[in-house]
Amino acid sequence: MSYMSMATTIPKQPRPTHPATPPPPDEDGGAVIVEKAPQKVKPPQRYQVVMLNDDYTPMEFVVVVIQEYFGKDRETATQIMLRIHLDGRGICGIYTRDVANTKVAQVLEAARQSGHPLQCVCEPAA
Ligand code: TYC
Repeated sequence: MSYMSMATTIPKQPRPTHPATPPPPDEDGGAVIVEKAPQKVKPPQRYQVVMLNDDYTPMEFVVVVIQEYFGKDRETATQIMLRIHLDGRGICGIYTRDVANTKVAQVLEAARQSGHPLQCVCEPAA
């Protein structure tokens, strides 16, 4: 289990007015005690962007899209494209929900502008 730190400051007692007066040995001089409390937040659900095969979108277009929007080098993008071509679908990347949805929108818009029927979807990752 992970923990989050909480600090509790012990109130200072009234002190003698002279600033150079050292604290008596039985006082803590305002020490901070760090306590451990159970961490309540869990990491956010991640989402995978899955690209779908079709019979019309050119392979080269898919490779460029994967490079451009998913930050893959050409070789990796080509492998992912071929996986989609052979299996019908393939994961292009895994992100937080907002980022994944943005990637989907960007890919669909790029496909639309180029007149290709390329589809991709966002789904919760395991
Ligand atoms: N099947 C397409 C072709 O033969 C290539 C392709 C690959 C299309 C991946 C979409 O997500 C895709 N031209």
